[in-house]
Amino acid sequence: MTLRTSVGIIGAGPAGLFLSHLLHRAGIESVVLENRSRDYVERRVRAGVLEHAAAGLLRDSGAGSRMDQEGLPHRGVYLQFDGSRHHLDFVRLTGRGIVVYGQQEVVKDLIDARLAAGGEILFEAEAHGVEVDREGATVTFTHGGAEEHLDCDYCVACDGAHGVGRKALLARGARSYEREYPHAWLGLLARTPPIADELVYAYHERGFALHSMRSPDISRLYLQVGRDATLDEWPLDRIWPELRARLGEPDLREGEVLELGISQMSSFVMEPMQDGHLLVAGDAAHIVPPTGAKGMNLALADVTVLAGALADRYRTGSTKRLESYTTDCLHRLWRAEYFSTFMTQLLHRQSPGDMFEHHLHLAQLSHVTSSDAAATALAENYTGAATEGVTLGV
Ligand code: FAS
Ligand code: PHB
Repeated sequence: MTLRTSVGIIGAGPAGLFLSHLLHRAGIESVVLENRSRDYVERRVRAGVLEHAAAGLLRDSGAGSRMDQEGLPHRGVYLQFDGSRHHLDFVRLTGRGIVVYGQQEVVKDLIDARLAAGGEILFEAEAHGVEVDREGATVTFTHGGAEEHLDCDYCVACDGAHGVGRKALLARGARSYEREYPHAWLGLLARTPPIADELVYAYHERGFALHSMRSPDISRLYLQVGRDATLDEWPLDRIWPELRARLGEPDLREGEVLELGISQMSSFVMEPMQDGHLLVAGDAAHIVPPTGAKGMNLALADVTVLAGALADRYRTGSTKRLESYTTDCLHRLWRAEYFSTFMTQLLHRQSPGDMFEHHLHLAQLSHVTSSDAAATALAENYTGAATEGVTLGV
């Protein structure tokens, strides 16, 4: 069977869903193909922090009411190192804070909004390839065991770093600037009350730890582990004491583990993020280490730029903004890559045992927590690097 739509979107993550939502606001039809089930995507635990402007994009586009009720507005974060904890007050330093609201909640809200508006999201529909010509694109996918086709004017692949979109662009000569890291993050979602009122980023001589949260009784915790670490090497009776040590929290209470996993850390930026009627957005276009909490925010910002360009094309016939989509995004992407790399280097142990490196970390952390100039630079990036200059155009 062949379906027909204006914009074919691959992937029902924050990028694909928010793009479909914004296109609907502009009166542009789209179909979203998602290879996983609705239940799977709504339960997948990932990012947790929205930049000030990203929360504004969701709110101003009509998809932010539950976020405003259940999200946790935070003024800043804590930095924990050398046995002490220091608060960085982003609101005092920059006039803006962040909202802690799980990515899976953003996904649920966007799916609800799209389906309530009659939007078409095909779950368990796996895209296999995309053919692009001067007139449009055709996505081949399987759904319900049958091979199907989606004909569209534009295909926007929001299918992550290993999806069809990035592969197709690489095959068409796009460059991918990449960086690997020698460590990974062990992530734990547990039913235990947060130890502090805001996020705690910790540097310890054995490595990084992060205490985030999802609600007053659900904590989201991370540990830096080796790149090839496995969960077999990290049983719970090793994880909890290591979290207490690195976070400087002897009273951190164990709780029912709701999710446990290890995610790799890497970076890339695709250039260009488009080729004719095929475009990519979100993790299909770039990956950042999660230390700067930029991934989801970049995804929402990319598709806000793209939705405005597509709205121009359908309203006026002008493809000028579509053609400059990559250039319009790159400055913002590289600023977010820089900041995510900075936060990763600041807080992760690169060579355990190298005491020179350890003292460099302590000196830099001591400067960031004692100089308003240094703290403001960090605060500006943490609260706004991914959405810099992006406003809702539709
Ligand atoms: P997504 O990966 O969210 O969505 C892509 C969608 O496309 C998925 O639903 C996938 O099932 C679907 N798909 C893939 N191939 C397909 C195909 N062939 N056909 C149809 N559908 C297909 N960011 C942070 O800021 N903080 C974090 O702590 C953090 N933790 C993360 C942990 C993990 C394990 C991962 C993988 C990422 C994490 N991220 C984090 C980054 C994450 O939040 C991304 O930046 C964000 O999901 C990007 O959104 P999308 O671009 O929509 O991609
Ligand atoms: C999270 O809450 O999952 C989270 C918060 C901040 C980060 C990464 C992850 O830098």
